[in-house]
Amino acid sequence: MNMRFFYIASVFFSIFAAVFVFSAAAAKHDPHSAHGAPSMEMKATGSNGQVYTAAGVVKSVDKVARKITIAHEPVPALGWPAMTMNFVFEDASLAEEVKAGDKARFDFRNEGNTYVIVDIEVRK
Ligand SMILES: [Cu+2]
Repeated sequence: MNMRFFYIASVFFSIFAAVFVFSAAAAKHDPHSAHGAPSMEMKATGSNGQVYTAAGVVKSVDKVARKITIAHEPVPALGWPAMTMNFVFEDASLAEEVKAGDKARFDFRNEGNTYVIVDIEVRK
């Protein structure tokens, strides 16, 4: 055995360990990260101002900040699974249409990393 062998072996082990830690961290991602990294195809439709329709249960409404949290059902057009997330109202008057606990159907579009609700209505 010589020191050179140990040196090379430890360098290889360090690289292996670094790659392992990095891929473990990459695998542990938030499902919402899929929203920020749409495929090329989705990015194209999103930037065209396409409006998507979804449904869900309203968790909270912040009229001052014009924000709403919705536990939405899957949105196949965007490849989204069901999840709870925040949206922003395009118009403040939309915040008057719904309250926490309502089942709602809404239309939204993507503006960068923000999802803007352009219409919302309570489902009976
Ligand atoms: Cu979502």
